[in-house]
Amino acid sequence: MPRITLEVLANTVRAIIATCGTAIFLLIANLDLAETSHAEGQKSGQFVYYVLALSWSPSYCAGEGGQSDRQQCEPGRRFAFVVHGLWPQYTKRWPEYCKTQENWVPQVLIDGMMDVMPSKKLIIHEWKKHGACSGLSQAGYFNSVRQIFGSVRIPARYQSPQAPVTITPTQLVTDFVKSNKGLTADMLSVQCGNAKDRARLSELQVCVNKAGSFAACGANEKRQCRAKTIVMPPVK
Ligand code: U2P
Repeated sequence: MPRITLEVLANTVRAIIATCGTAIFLLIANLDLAETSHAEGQKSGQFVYYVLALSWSPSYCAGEGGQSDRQQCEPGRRFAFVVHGLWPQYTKRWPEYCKTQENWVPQVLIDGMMDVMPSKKLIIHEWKKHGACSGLSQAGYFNSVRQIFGSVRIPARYQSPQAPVTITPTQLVTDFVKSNKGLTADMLSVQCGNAKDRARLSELQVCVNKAGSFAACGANEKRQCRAKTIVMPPVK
Protein backbone atom coordinates (compact mmCIF):
# COMPACT_ATOMS: atom_id res chain seq x y z
CA MET A 1 0.00 0.00 0.00
CA PRO A 2 1.54 3.36 -0.97
CA ARG A 3 2.51 5.60 1.87
CA ILE A 4 0.69 8.95 1.98
CA THR A 5 3.41 11.50 2.13
CA LEU A 6 2.87 14.96 3.50
CA GLU A 7 3.21 16.32 -0.05
CA VAL A 8 0.45 14.02 -1.44
CA LEU A 9 -1.80 15.02 1.44
CA ALA A 10 -1.17 18.73 0.83
CA ASN A 11 -1.89 18.34 -2.90
CA THR A 12 -5.13 16.48 -2.17
CA VAL A 13 -6.27 19.21 0.23
CA ARG A 14 -5.37 21.88 -2.37
CA ALA A 15 -7.38 20.02 -5.04
CA ILE A 16 -10.41 19.75 -2.72
CA ILE A 17 -10.24 23.48 -1.90
CA ALA A 18 -9.92 24.37 -5.60
CA THR A 19 -12.94 22.20 -6.52
CA CYS A 20 -15.07 23.56 -3.69
CA GLY A 21 -13.95 27.09 -4.50
CA THR A 22 -15.04 26.68 -8.11
CA ALA A 23 -18.37 25.20 -7.04
CA ILE A 24 -18.98 28.05 -4.59
CA PHE A 25 -17.97 30.58 -7.24
CA LEU A 26 -20.39 29.02 -9.76
CA LEU A 27 -23.15 28.96 -7.17
CA ILE A 28 -22.64 32.66 -6.34
CA ALA A 29 -22.41 33.55 -10.03
CA ASN A 30 -25.69 31.71 -10.66
CA LEU A 31 -27.43 33.42 -7.77
CA ASP A 32 -26.22 36.76 -9.07
CA LEU A 33 -27.38 35.88 -12.57
CA ALA A 34 -30.79 34.91 -11.30
CA GLU A 35 -31.04 38.28 -9.63
CA THR A 36 -29.71 40.31 -12.51
CA SER A 37 -31.44 38.32 -15.22
CA HIS A 38 -33.32 40.41 -17.69
CA ALA A 39 -34.87 37.71 -19.82
CA GLU A 40 -38.49 37.57 -20.83
CA GLY A 41 -40.89 35.35 -18.92
CA GLN A 42 -39.77 36.14 -15.41
CA LYS A 43 -42.16 35.28 -12.58
CA SER A 44 -44.65 38.04 -11.99
CA GLY A 45 -44.87 39.21 -8.40
CA GLN A 46 -41.38 38.02 -7.44
CA PHE A 47 -39.53 41.19 -6.60
CA VAL A 48 -38.32 43.09 -3.55
CA TYR A 49 -39.60 46.66 -3.75
CA TYR A 50 -40.96 49.26 -6.15
CA VAL A 51 -39.55 52.42 -7.64
CA LEU A 52 -42.08 55.10 -8.39
CA ALA A 53 -40.38 57.14 -11.10
CA LEU A 54 -41.67 60.70 -11.19
CA SER A 55 -40.78 62.50 -14.36
CA TRP A 56 -40.42 66.29 -14.39
CA SER A 57 -42.71 66.81 -17.38
CA PRO A 58 -41.37 70.25 -18.45
CA SER A 59 -37.85 68.75 -18.85
CA TYR A 60 -39.21 65.89 -20.95
CA CYS A 61 -41.23 68.34 -23.04
CA ALA A 62 -38.21 70.58 -23.57
CA GLY A 63 -36.19 67.61 -24.84
CA GLU A 64 -36.21 65.59 -28.03
CA GLY A 65 -38.87 63.08 -26.98
CA GLY A 66 -41.31 65.75 -25.95
CA GLN A 67 -41.25 67.60 -29.26
CA SER A 68 -43.60 65.14 -30.92
CA ASP A 69 -45.64 64.28 -27.82
CA ARG A 70 -48.70 66.51 -28.12
CA GLN A 71 -50.67 64.58 -25.52
CA GLN A 72 -48.24 65.46 -22.74
CA CYS A 73 -46.52 68.57 -24.03
CA GLU A 74 -48.98 70.73 -25.96
CA PRO A 75 -48.92 74.27 -24.50
CA GLY A 76 -51.57 74.53 -21.81
CA ARG A 77 -51.11 70.95 -20.57
CA ARG A 78 -49.23 72.34 -17.57
CA PHE A 79 -47.96 69.04 -16.20
CA ALA A 80 -45.33 69.17 -13.45
CA PHE A 81 -44.30 65.86 -11.78
CA VAL A 82 -46.02 63.00 -13.59
CA VAL A 83 -45.69 59.26 -13.20
CA HIS A 84 -43.15 57.71 -15.52
CA GLY A 85 -43.72 54.30 -14.04
CA LEU A 86 -44.05 52.03 -11.03
CA TRP A 87 -41.26 49.53 -11.36
CA PRO A 88 -40.93 46.24 -9.46
CA GLN A 89 -37.26 45.90 -8.51
CA TYR A 90 -34.91 43.12 -7.45
CA THR A 91 -32.13 44.17 -5.08
CA LYS A 92 -30.07 44.36 -8.28
CA ARG A 93 -31.84 45.03 -11.58
CA TRP A 94 -35.47 44.30 -12.21
CA PRO A 95 -37.86 41.94 -13.96
CA GLU A 96 -39.28 42.97 -17.33
CA TYR A 97 -42.00 41.87 -19.71
CA CYS A 98 -43.42 39.09 -17.54
CA LYS A 99 -46.05 36.81 -19.05
CA THR A 100 -49.56 38.17 -18.69
CA GLN A 101 -53.05 37.29 -19.86
CA GLU A 102 -53.86 41.01 -19.98
CA ASN A 103 -52.05 42.14 -23.08
CA TRP A 104 -54.64 44.72 -24.04
CA VAL A 105 -55.01 47.93 -22.03
CA PRO A 106 -58.62 49.12 -22.41
CA GLN A 107 -59.18 52.74 -23.41
CA VAL A 108 -61.34 53.35 -20.34
CA LEU A 109 -58.40 52.42 -18.09
CA ILE A 110 -56.07 54.65 -20.11
CA ASP A 111 -58.51 57.56 -19.87
CA GLY A 112 -58.64 57.08 -16.12
CA MET A 113 -54.86 57.43 -15.78
CA MET A 114 -54.16 60.33 -18.11
CA ASP A 115 -54.20 62.93 -15.33
CA VAL A 116 -51.17 61.38 -13.62
CA MET A 117 -49.55 59.50 -16.55
CA PRO A 118 -50.37 61.74 -19.47
CA SER A 119 -49.50 59.57 -22.47
CA LYS A 120 -51.39 56.61 -23.89
CA LYS A 121 -48.20 55.14 -25.31
CA LEU A 122 -46.45 55.40 -21.95
CA ILE A 123 -49.33 53.76 -20.06
CA ILE A 124 -49.38 50.76 -22.40
CA HIS A 125 -45.58 50.47 -22.41
CA GLU A 126 -45.28 50.68 -18.63
CA TRP A 127 -47.93 47.98 -18.15
CA LYS A 128 -46.16 45.60 -20.52
CA LYS A 129 -42.64 46.26 -19.31
CA HIS A 130 -43.18 46.68 -15.57
CA GLY A 131 -46.83 46.31 -14.50
CA ALA A 132 -47.06 42.77 -15.82
CA CYS A 133 -44.27 41.82 -13.36
CA SER A 134 -46.09 43.25 -10.33
CA GLY A 135 -48.21 40.18 -9.71
CA LEU A 136 -51.25 42.46 -9.81
CA SER A 137 -54.05 42.59 -12.31
CA GLN A 138 -53.92 45.48 -14.75
CA ALA A 139 -56.60 47.35 -12.80
CA GLY A 140 -54.81 46.57 -9.53
CA TYR A 141 -51.48 47.80 -10.88
CA PHE A 142 -52.82 51.12 -12.13
CA ASN A 143 -54.75 51.51 -8.91
CA SER A 144 -51.44 51.09 -7.03
CA VAL A 145 -49.80 53.65 -9.32
CA ARG A 146 -52.50 56.15 -8.38
CA GLN A 147 -52.44 55.29 -4.67
CA ILE A 148 -48.67 55.46 -4.35
CA PHE A 149 -48.39 58.64 -6.40
CA GLY A 150 -51.16 60.12 -4.23
CA SER A 151 -49.21 59.24 -1.10
CA VAL A 152 -46.25 61.42 -2.15
CA ARG A 153 -46.75 65.04 -1.14
CA ILE A 154 -45.21 67.28 -3.76
CA PRO A 155 -43.74 70.35 -2.03
CA ALA A 156 -45.61 73.54 -2.98
CA ARG A 157 -42.73 75.07 -4.93
CA TYR A 158 -42.71 72.14 -7.36
CA GLN A 159 -46.45 71.91 -7.93
CA SER A 160 -46.78 74.40 -10.74
CA PRO A 161 -43.77 76.73 -11.02
CA GLN A 162 -44.26 79.66 -13.39
CA ALA A 163 -40.51 80.35 -13.65
CA PRO A 164 -37.53 77.98 -13.76
CA VAL A 165 -36.57 76.55 -10.37
CA THR A 166 -32.81 76.33 -9.89
CA ILE A 167 -31.69 74.19 -6.96
CA THR A 168 -29.16 71.58 -5.89
CA PRO A 169 -30.04 67.88 -5.94
CA THR A 170 -29.67 67.85 -2.15
CA GLN A 171 -32.17 70.70 -1.80
CA LEU A 172 -34.72 68.81 -3.86
CA VAL A 173 -34.30 65.74 -1.66
CA THR A 174 -34.49 67.84 1.52
CA ASP A 175 -37.70 69.50 0.36
CA PHE A 176 -39.37 66.15 -0.32
CA VAL A 177 -38.15 64.71 2.99
CA LYS A 178 -39.55 67.71 4.87
CA SER A 179 -42.94 67.38 3.15
CA ASN A 180 -43.37 63.62 3.60
CA LYS A 181 -43.60 61.81 6.92
CA GLY A 182 -41.61 58.58 6.88
CA LEU A 183 -39.50 59.60 3.90
CA THR A 184 -35.70 59.83 4.26
CA ALA A 185 -32.96 60.74 1.78
CA ASP A 186 -31.98 57.09 1.14
CA MET A 187 -35.49 56.48 -0.21
CA LEU A 188 -35.03 58.97 -3.05
CA SER A 189 -32.87 59.13 -6.14
CA VAL A 190 -32.46 62.25 -8.28
CA GLN A 191 -31.87 61.70 -12.01
CA CYS A 192 -30.52 64.38 -14.34
CA GLY A 193 -28.33 62.72 -16.97
CA ASN A 194 -24.55 62.86 -16.92
CA ALA A 195 -23.68 66.55 -16.73
CA LYS A 196 -21.54 67.57 -13.77
CA ASP A 197 -22.14 71.28 -13.61
CA ARG A 198 -25.69 72.17 -14.56
CA ALA A 199 -28.46 69.87 -15.79
CA ARG A 200 -32.18 69.65 -16.20
CA LEU A 201 -33.94 67.47 -13.66
CA SER A 202 -35.27 64.46 -15.53
CA GLU A 203 -36.85 62.55 -12.69
CA LEU A 204 -37.12 61.85 -9.02
CA GLN A 205 -37.36 58.22 -8.03
CA VAL A 206 -39.16 57.27 -4.83
CA CYS A 207 -38.65 53.79 -3.41
CA VAL A 208 -41.56 52.04 -1.76
CA ASN A 209 -42.12 48.56 -0.38
CA LYS A 210 -44.72 46.11 -1.64
CA ALA A 211 -47.24 47.51 0.83
CA GLY A 212 -46.78 50.97 -0.65
CA SER A 213 -44.82 52.58 2.23
CA PHE A 214 -41.64 54.55 1.60
CA ALA A 215 -38.59 52.26 1.76
CA ALA A 216 -34.83 52.37 1.20
CA CYS A 217 -33.70 52.33 -2.41
CA GLY A 218 -31.26 49.72 -3.70
CA ALA A 219 -28.39 49.27 -6.10
CA ASN A 220 -30.51 50.26 -9.13
CA GLU A 221 -30.94 53.78 -7.83
CA LYS A 222 -27.31 54.27 -6.75
CA ARG A 223 -26.41 56.22 -9.90
CA GLN A 224 -27.69 59.63 -9.08
CA CYS A 225 -27.51 63.14 -10.48
CA ARG A 226 -23.98 64.51 -10.02
CA ALA A 227 -24.68 68.00 -11.31
CA LYS A 228 -24.02 70.84 -8.88
CA THR A 229 -27.14 72.64 -10.03
CA ILE A 230 -30.38 71.33 -11.42
CA VAL A 231 -32.83 73.39 -13.38
CA MET A 232 -36.51 72.60 -13.45
CA PRO A 233 -38.13 74.36 -16.40
CA PRO A 234 -41.52 75.91 -15.58
CA VAL A 235 -44.87 74.35 -16.47
CA LYS A 236 -46.38 75.52 -19.75
O1 U2P B 1 -33.07 54.54 -17.19
C1 U2P B 1 -33.45 54.37 -18.51
C2 U2P B 1 -34.66 53.48 -18.62
O2 U2P B 1 -34.40 52.21 -18.05
C3 U2P B 1 -35.57 51.69 -17.47
N1 U2P B 1 -35.34 51.46 -16.04
C4 U2P B 1 -34.42 52.15 -15.35
C5 U2P B 1 -34.21 51.92 -14.01
C6 U2P B 1 -34.97 50.93 -13.37
O3 U2P B 1 -34.83 50.66 -12.18
N2 U2P B 1 -35.89 50.25 -14.11
C7 U2P B 1 -36.11 50.50 -15.43
O4 U2P B 1 -36.94 49.87 -16.07
C8 U2P B 1 -36.68 52.69 -17.72
O5 U2P B 1 -37.29 52.26 -18.91
P1 U2P B 1 -38.80 52.50 -19.32
O6 U2P B 1 -39.67 51.98 -18.26
O7 U2P B 1 -38.95 53.97 -19.48
O8 U2P B 1 -38.91 51.78 -20.61
C9 U2P B 1 -35.89 53.98 -17.90
O9 U2P B 1 -36.57 54.95 -18.62
